[in-house]
Amino acid sequence: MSVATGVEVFVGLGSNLERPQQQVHRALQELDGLPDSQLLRHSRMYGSAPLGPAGQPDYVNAVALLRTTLDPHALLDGLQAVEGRHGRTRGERWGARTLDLDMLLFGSAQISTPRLEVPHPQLHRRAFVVVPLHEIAPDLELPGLGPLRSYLPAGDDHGVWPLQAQPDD
Ligand code: A4P
Ligand code: MG
Repeated sequence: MSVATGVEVFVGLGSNLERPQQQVHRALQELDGLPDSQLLRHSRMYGSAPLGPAGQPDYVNAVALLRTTLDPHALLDGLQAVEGRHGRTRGERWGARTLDLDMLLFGSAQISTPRLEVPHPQLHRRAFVVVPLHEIAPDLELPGLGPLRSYLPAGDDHGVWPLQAQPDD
């Protein structure tokens, strides 16, 4: 099947260890290399204040749009394989990590299985997801949640800031 017939999927990327911008930059290329999938576009990279345990470094976050003919669980396998190549080990919940890939949306599907919740349950509450997602899909409707733009944080003090493109940081 050609990727052109596939589903549009948004993936959130996050890293706060071992040169995070480079981790995210490389991960974007690897997403484009997933089987039966193509990277359509991605946001800028953003710095963000950590949500979760105190004392961890700031994060680098971005959002990518893929088209894929994989089914959602096969795509999750692919995302976890990319995380694994970045030395990701599963430690403390919400703790520091070299690379986190979250499947934010899979077309308009609503999925709830032991391995997969889509839309990602926290996405609309997290400025580090909403801001980059809005950059690449300003008119997006979130399945079951309504317009993305209604979740944009008010004002500038939301702990998310655009970064200069420097993949060596
Ligand atoms: N899983 C279920 N649904 C999904 C989905 N939609 N996408 C399952 C990806 N995985 C999904 O994930 C645990 C399990 O979730 C997976 O095995 C998969 O089957 P994980 O990545 O191993 O665990 P985690 O990331 O530690 O936990 P969690 O709850 O996914 O954390 P989050 O929500 O990913 O948060 N602060 C800033 N500023 N920026 C960040 O990016 N990220 C986190 C992690 C915390 N604080 C942050 C950031
Ligand atoms: Mg995760």
